[in-house]
Amino acid sequence: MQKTFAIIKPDAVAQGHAGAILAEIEKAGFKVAALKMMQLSKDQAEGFYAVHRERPFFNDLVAFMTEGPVIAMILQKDGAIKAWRDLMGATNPEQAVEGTIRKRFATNIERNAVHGSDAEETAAFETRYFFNAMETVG
Ligand code: 3AN
Repeated sequence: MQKTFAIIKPDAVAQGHAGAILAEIEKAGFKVAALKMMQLSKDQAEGFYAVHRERPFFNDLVAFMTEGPVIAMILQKDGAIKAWRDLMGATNPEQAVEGTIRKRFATNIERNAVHGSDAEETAAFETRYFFNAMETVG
């Protein structure tokens, strides 16, 4: 089964939406292979979003991702990478399809409730960035 990396972002955790998002994840048939709550440092968030370093929203994004705790997860399912991105919905919640997590819980294009890897290579990088072997099951 394929694995992908997911984050419940600070906006969703602070608003008490983590449980509802986990329920959607389980209802959609994902197995949670790792999960932890953590407070990202500035350096950790900058490293995670290094590919976006030149984007105009980079500093705001790092500030947002460090404003409160996040929940990092490894999700497992056939075709997990695409399935999780489909369940998340579009980056901009105004364009997200009804029933997606971002449609329900995102505030705007930046404060958009969840993260998901966009390809196998990024899933591998992001998983290793957040979890070691002893923190992972399955
Ligand atoms: P996604 O999370 O849907 O893969 P990316 O990888 O393009 O989207 O962007 C990473 C994160 O950067 C987004 N989740 C969002 O929080 C933020 N972001 C993306 N585009 C913008 C934008 N135009 N303005 C503000 N923040 C943005």
